[in-house]
Amino acid sequence: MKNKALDLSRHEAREYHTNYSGIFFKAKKVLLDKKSKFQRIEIIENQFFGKVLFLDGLVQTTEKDEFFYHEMLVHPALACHPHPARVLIIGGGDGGALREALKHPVEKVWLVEIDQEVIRACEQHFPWLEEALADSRAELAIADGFDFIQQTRDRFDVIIVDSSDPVGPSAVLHARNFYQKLKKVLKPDGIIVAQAGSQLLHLEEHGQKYRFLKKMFEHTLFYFGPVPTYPMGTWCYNFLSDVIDPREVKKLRIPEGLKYYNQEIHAAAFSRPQFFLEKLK
Ligand code: AG3
Repeated sequence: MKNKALDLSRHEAREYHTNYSGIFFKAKKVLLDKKSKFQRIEIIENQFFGKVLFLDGLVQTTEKDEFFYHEMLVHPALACHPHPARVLIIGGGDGGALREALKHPVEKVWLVEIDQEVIRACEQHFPWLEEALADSRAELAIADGFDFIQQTRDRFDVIIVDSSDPVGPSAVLHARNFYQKLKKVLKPDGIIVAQAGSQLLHLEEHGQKYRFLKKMFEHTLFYFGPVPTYPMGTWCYNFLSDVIDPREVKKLRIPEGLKYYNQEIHAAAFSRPQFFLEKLK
């Protein structure tokens, strides 16, 4: 069974990346194992990584390394935008992206998560979620991201898509149709960033996505960062804007106290390795 992480007979939880490889964690404790209307939610405690959250058998977040991912997903866009007042986050029910967004001088951040059970589980196990939701600038909507953007009358300065992988059930959040709808609720000078998947494992998908995105946005960029517990280590993000080229921004507005993202990382993150460039041709 591919979508269950826990293997109690071995006291382990694991994610398969291919039929032949993956990552495993010794489970010191099983903190949660349940099925919601949408997915299987599992949380274990690991001696090194702390709490590890899986959705349908895929690692979403670990206490030890979540900052690599959440800082790289959120800060490049928010540091580039001159006035990021209204921010929309789609997915990201664990609250890591919300917590990072609130470090900027934003007026309001919407968190649109489809699965109430993910919110419930994370409120219990990841203390930063409750804290972030208690911020008066944060607003939680339990809704399908697709429906939300079709119905909202708000327009956003920055949209952050914290979805799951570009293959499987979350593939719809990586498709052309979704980005067309997103663009309609983005202000003309706004920025969309999206987690795009593993640099190596999802290489084919990146090529396909790039071909439609570059027709939709003046600046269609990929950037990269490591996430030690995600498939094959190096992770991809999309940066999309008609106005802002993140490589040209002179004054990045970087909040104090971050652990991964800084000016040097920003400058390096948009450099693409040769095998990746070949895919974008
Ligand atoms: N969003 C990205 C998770 C993708 C991980 N993929 C995988 N393990 N195959 C996670 C939500 C974190 N806020």
